[in-house]
Amino acid sequence: MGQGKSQFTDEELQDYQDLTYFTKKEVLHAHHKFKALAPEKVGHNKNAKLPMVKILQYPELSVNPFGERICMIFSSSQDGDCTFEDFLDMMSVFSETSPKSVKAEHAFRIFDFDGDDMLGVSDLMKVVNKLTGDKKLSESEMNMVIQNILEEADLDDDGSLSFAEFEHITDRSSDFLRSGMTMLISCGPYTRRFHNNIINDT
Ligand SMILES: [Ca+2]
Ligand SMILES: [Ca+2]
Repeated sequence: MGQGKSQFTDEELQDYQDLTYFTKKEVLHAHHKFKALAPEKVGHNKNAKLPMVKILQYPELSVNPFGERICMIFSSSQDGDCTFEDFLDMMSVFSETSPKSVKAEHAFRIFDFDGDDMLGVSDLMKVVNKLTGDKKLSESEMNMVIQNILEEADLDDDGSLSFAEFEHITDRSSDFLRSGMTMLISCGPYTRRFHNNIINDT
């Protein structure tokens, strides 16, 4: 594999393979994408830390309304700047091969804007706002959406979603969380579909 030019030893690739949901080949592919964001830096240092603005130029992230949140959650320096290892972790978690529970765990952290380990009303409003994008909901539409989410998911009626409640509902066919999860990986058509769904629901 990767004869000649690889910046990695086989041992390093083995480690990355063990630590992610990727094969060695996929690790190299992820590195290729990372390098494309800043060839001069990464060519020099394969695990260079790139500023968040650079990471956000990665095509899938640039169109993702949660792009910044994703960078913040995966940044080992917690400022959104990402090393290759942070980036690899991000790619791996949202890859097809990662378990659903791992995706849910990260989605929960991304949606938990204030970091209190609960999805409260203000977190949910921020998530809905990101999902609906430019088509801002009116106050009453927003209240209705939040109320619907809580009715469906808030099993203990404390007005916010714990991880268990969140995970429980991602197992089912909720438009809201399914859209949110999908949004973390891709973007575009889901925004509109989500908007239509919640408007039709109300
Ligand atoms: Ca929270
Ligand atoms: Ca609850």
